[in-house]
Amino acid sequence: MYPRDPFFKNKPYLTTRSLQPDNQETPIHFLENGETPTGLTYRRNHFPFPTLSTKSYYLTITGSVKTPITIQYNQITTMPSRTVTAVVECSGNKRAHFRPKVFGEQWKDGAISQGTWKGVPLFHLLQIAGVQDSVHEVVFEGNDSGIKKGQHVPFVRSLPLKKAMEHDVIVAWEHNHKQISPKHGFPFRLIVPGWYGMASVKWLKTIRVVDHPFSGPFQTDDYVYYPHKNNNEEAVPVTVSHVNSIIQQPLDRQILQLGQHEIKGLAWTGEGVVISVEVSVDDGETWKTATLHGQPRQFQWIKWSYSIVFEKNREYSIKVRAYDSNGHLQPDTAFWNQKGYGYNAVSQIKIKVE
Ligand SMILES: Nc1nc2c(c(=O)[nH]1)N[C@H]1C(S)=C(S)[C@@H](COP(=O)(O)O)O[C@H]1N2
Ligand SMILES: [Mo]
Repeated sequence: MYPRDPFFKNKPYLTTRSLQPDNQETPIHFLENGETPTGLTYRRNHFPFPTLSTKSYYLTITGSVKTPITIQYNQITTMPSRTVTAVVECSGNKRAHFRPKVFGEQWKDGAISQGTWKGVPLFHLLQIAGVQDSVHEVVFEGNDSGIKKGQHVPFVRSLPLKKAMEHDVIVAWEHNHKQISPKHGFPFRLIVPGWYGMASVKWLKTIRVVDHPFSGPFQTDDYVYYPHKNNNEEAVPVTVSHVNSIIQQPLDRQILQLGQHEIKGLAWTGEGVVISVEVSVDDGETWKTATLHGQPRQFQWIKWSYSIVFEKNREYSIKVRAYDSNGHLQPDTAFWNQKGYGYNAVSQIKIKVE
């Protein structure tokens, strides 16, 4: 049989959404708890991968600071470090589920990963440079660039100063205990745990402290919730990841044998922790509490499972919803927005029992 044949290595692959730029999602049904292996970490890029030059090996901190500084790669790796294990989820994750459908990469459930990142807290770098009082935001520019709406632009985004000063926001140089790989931001990458992935700027080139609200195509055009179909009123920036979950097992539309089965998956949230996961096997009529495996930890997903005896010749509509410590739960219907960000409706699958 195939699995026993040592020459036939059965293992999951990334699912390709586009090759140029490289946008590929994780086959999340097959992942275990813990760190997503780097090779299975989803990839989301707006532009071609940047080519590294010696210039990529230093980082500058400029703008409204007392002393602009340049830090070499070798210097940064000797600075006081902090290690965070965090979910990074693309705000477009699950976009394919929106109805009415929206434009953009049609991500299913795998534009998400959990990794361990080591780096220097950003506040430490900002303290060295000396942030001036008038400061509003901190702007992060990547080494990648390309054409966006007819203009050549880099990938660049900002954080409000208050967020930038939080201790878990780091300039990372390690991912999963190794140097960050070239596709995930080598040599330096900002990591903003709890916020959707766009905030975690890869291939960091400059950090610029500014005394005005920053606007750019990835700040005030993309990564904005536009709740109305025909106008841009009531726009809100995309920030914190929503409470969310995935069913890893069984697979959607799987045919199962009667008897005992385990429904299992992962749940996560941006702020606070997941405190409970509920499962319904009757299309949401009644809900039971799933078992959580391990202690809920900030920024990390948690494995959940629910054991059930399925009856013969029946179809089951299975739903799952997670709750977090801030009182958020997954809604029955996701909050629709023009660009399809932040989908987190109740997870659902259908199965059939023979
Ligand atoms: N420089 C740069 N940083 C970036 C991006 C990018 O295109 N360029 N994409 C962002 C988006 S939208 C996401 S979801 C994450 C994806 O990170 P990954 O490819 O390492 O999984 O990186 C963010 N940082
Ligand atoms: Mo993203």
